[in-house]
Amino acid sequence: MFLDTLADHCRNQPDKTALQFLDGQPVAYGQLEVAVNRTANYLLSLGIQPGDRIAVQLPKCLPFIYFHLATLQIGAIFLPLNPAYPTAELRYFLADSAARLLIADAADQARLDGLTESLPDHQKTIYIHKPQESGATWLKDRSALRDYPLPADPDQTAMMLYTSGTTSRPKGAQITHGNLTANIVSLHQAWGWRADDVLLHALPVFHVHGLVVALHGALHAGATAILCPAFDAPTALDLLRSRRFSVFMGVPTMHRRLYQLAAGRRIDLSHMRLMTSGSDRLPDDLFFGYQEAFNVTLLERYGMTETGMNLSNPLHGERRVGAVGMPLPGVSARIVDPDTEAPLPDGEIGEVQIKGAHVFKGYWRQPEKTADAFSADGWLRTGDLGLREPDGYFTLKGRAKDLIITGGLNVYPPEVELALMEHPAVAACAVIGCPDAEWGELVVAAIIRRDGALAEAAGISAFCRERLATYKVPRRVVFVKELPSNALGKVQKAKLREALCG
Ligand code: MLC
Repeated sequence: MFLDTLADHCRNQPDKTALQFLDGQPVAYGQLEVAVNRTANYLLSLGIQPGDRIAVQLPKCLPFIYFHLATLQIGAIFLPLNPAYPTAELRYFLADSAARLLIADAADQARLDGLTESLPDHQKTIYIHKPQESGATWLKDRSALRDYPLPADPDQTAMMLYTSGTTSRPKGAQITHGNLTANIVSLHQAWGWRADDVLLHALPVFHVHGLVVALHGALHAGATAILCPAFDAPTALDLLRSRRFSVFMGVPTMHRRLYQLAAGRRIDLSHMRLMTSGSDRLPDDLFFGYQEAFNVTLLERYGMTETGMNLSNPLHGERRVGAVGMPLPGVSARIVDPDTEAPLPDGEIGEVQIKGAHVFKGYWRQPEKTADAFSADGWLRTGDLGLREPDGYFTLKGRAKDLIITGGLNVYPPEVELALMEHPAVAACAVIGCPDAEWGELVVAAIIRRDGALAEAAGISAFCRERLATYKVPRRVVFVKELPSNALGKVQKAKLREALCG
């Protein structure tokens, strides 16, 4: 399993750098083992049992990584939370997951103390002072030994990642140790990870992309990850030019910003062994622009929270523009008729469905939603539309749901609409995604004001900010007299997009 491989690296190459934050000290594999064991012993000393949920809302920092790996080691369940979640969203995640422990930034203490008081399952909040400076006290005085076995049951849940839905509140996708291992093993095979790889890690660590694909990827290989606390395009480009790095992973918004920095110059990055793009469709002009500006062909791949990675363009061979490649080793993918779920012939558009040891075990305490997520014969319904070319490449052709993807982050319109409806001036509303060159899509809200209400866009945005993470807040608010709807009164989003996304 992933943890066993990591333990082997710690034993076999204790002096090699595993992690290093920009401007931070290197953490060698041997030091990583000590820090993670101490963190695990600390969690055990608090009475944490296998299966307990440990929620972590921290910026990208070493304590985050130590708590992540330690939680996995003791068989508890790691629940990473975006630091951008405001109190209302955070309360929901903590309550729904019945988290026992919350690990948070001491800077947020005033806000969080009040929140956790009302949560029956919450036992303790551990506040980390200046987490990015890593003055972690528990690391100083605890035993560095690990005297418990690593989880051995592949079906045991390792992490829970919340995903929203078009019809429900966010659901906790349970990712098992077996899922994590299956995915990382197949990515290693497909992408040829090597121990001498150096990853420039600029993604957030609270999603599958930054945490599993990138961070676990490097650690599983016994490679080195250099971590940026946040993505800053000029810094990233300078580093990528330095030839020190061999692997970089990003979302299209990051690649767009890097490409724009080149501003028509040619900057050779061909020393990079692997530069991947995912979490949203890579626009064709960016694919070609990258080749032109950086002498790099981006490798586009396709994944989702419930599975990790599913499909990938090949490391060697054609990386096809507009395509997400072929199933990774151990993964099966098919295209089916969205209504009958009968498999479709090559070239026909239908729903993409996935099978494999990497597919999650289900949503936390939501058996009906879990059942809905799978076909009768056990394939995961992705909700994405696509086709398979006769030579095996898959291409995505849209989403069956009204999901918006902005900067590589998923936004489900109903969540935003529910927040808007709480505003006293909003009589009706509909939220859509409008295409945008930098962000992929921008969240746009069409609102019918109540008679006589005077609310302005700025006030609506401020209202949303108190309830929703910033990336879900509409970037544009348009007041309309009516919303296009069908005979059943359902808003026709396609028509609205036509009208508003000029
Ligand atoms: C930040 N903002 C966003 C946003 N990110 N708004 C919409 N969508 C986003 N994704 C907000 C900020 O809060 C800020 O609001 C304003 O936009 C401008 O911020 P910025 O400084 O320009 O943004 P930045 O912090 O640089 O972030 C942009 C980004 C980031 C692209 C670096 O969004 C990012 O790291 N995206 C990666 C997401 C990711 O890891 N996805 C993987 C999901 S896993 P204001 O109002 O405060 O100014 C998955 C599976 C798979 O999907 O296949 O990988």
